[in-house]
Amino acid sequence: MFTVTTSPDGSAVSLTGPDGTSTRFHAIWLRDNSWDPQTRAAGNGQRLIALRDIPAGTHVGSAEIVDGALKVVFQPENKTVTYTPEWLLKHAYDVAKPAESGWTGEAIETWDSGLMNSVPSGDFLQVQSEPSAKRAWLEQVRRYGFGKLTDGPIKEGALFEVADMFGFVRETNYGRHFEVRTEVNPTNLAYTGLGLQAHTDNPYRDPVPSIQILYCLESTAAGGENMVVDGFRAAERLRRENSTGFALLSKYCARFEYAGEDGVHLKSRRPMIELAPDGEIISIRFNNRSTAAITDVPFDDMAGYYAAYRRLGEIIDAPEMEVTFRLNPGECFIVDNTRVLHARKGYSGSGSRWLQGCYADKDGLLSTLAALEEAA
Ligand code: NM2
Ligand code: OGA
Ligand code: ZN
Repeated sequence: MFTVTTSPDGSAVSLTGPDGTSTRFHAIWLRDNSWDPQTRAAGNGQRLIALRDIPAGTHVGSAEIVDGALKVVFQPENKTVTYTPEWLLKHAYDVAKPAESGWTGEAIETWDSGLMNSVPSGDFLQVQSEPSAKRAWLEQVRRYGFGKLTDGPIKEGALFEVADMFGFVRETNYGRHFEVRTEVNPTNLAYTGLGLQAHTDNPYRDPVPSIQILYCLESTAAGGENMVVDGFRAAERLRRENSTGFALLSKYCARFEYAGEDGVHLKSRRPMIELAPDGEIISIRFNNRSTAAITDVPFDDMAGYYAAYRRLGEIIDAPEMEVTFRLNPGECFIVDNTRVLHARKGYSGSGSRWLQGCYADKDGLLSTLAALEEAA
């Protein structure tokens, strides 16, 4: 059974659950989170009112448990609203928060090369056609920040079918999609046979595309294996080793730039390790090819900043951090481009290598997953 007590001035209530733990809620918070039909539209659930419609002096006139639900009368509106304890506990904010910066959210799990034996993957046709397979694959992508699909069609444009499984293509100056293969006058080093250090794509864009799909159509050239590295794990490792260096990379903005084709000059000013105001790691930007002159670090911190940047690069390059695989025609992988870095080994000689790539966004992917979870 739940019990409720109201603070003497009515500014908050305290809900105590069957296990004896109590959680407090402010009157203004409760009132703003009413789900009655005057506050929220019945169909789409959007809030019909603004905060200005709720009196600043809102307080709890009375609060009681009736038939297992919390019933609150707010004054001066004299408005009665009921809440289920389940909804309240799910949205409780009177709970301990991580004190240290550099924490990661509950839905994710950071990894290193140990993940080699269980690379997140799914079967193209199953994920495409079976909601349970799609859900399982997207859950892995949310948890680990990347996922492979195997046994897909070996045909141009198949990558759009992958994007359609969870979201929408993000078109850029590189096109709705791009051909990743060796070109004669490459507008980007990705369009050569050079190896590419583990990187996030398009750090010079703001916002960055948060999903990348790379789909293999040909792969007979020697070399060209792909590697992925968990940027959040790399940041955690840097913080453990050298918290000052971690702080420098998150405190100061780096600069990124791309001007490899006519009519395009993309620039951004963002940190390599981006933290939320409460210290959660929210994104990594790391790309040796596109880092511009860094000018936002004060003179006295620049040497330390470069030492931390170097060390982050060493951690990213360390074999024990990377998961390696070779894409065969009809196989692809997607990465959370705000977290997981991707790399490729150089390739040359006879034979060919051809991938098609495109960008999409993670909010859409997470939305598709949440809807599948809610439907189950
Ligand atoms: N391409 C493949 O972010 C980058 O510049 C990496 C992106 C050219 C779209 C390559
Ligand atoms: C890219 C890239 C990797 C590859 O196109 O952004 O990193 O395997 N390509 O060719
Ligand atoms: Zn890339």
